Amino acid sequence: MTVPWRRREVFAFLGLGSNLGDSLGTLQAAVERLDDDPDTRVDAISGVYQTDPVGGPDQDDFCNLAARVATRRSPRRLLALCQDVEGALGRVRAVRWGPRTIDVDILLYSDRTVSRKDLQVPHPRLLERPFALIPLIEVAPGQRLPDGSSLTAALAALAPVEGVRAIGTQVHLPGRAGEQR
Ligand code: A4P
Ligand code: MG
Repeated sequence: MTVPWRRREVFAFLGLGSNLGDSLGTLQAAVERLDDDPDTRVDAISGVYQTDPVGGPDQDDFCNLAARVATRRSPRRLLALCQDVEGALGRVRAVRWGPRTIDVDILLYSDRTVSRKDLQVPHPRLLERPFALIPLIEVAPGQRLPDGSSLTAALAALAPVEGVRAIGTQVHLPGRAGEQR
């Protein structure tokens, strides 16, 4: 009997952001769609942060959160899943860094480095961005960057941090609304 080969499950960390429409509802829907993938399970999500927009045109504040996923997808296939979720939730790519219904970025994929034209991991702007690092640290305690340095040291290097406000736990793990995260 041949057993179909399945890639080993690894932890990856995603950054989600929205500043158009019903941002909390869209973030919840994104988390659920990620979890619906047979090769991906959303294992933990951070609280929600209201964040000042960084870059791009004059635009509304964002809601940001981070998700820890256990996935059998390769980095490229995980990016494809993130982009499918963005498309399904009505993301239209207009202005770079502009307002968006949903952005789903790969922040970290295990302890791996990926340097492709269409995919860089760790996310190339992670270390400059408290709106990504702060939620990430919530779901990745002790996780190190591929070079062995710590996320908390990266955040400390950005001090003083402004424009990132914890607003609550309005987004839940799929099927677990009302439960302790
Ligand atoms: N790409 C390369 N590496 C990655 C990765 N690790 N994860 C490529 C996801 N995508 C990655 O992204 C453009 C291309 O990046 C993709 O086609 C993919 O091949 P996009 O989502 O189409 O466009 P974008 O998001 O407008 O561009 P970019 O440069 O990825 O923007 P960022 O850096 O994601 O910044 N301010 C606040 N407060 N909160 C935010 O969430 N987000 C942005 C977007 C700007 N300002 C923000 C926020
Ligand atoms: Mg993006």
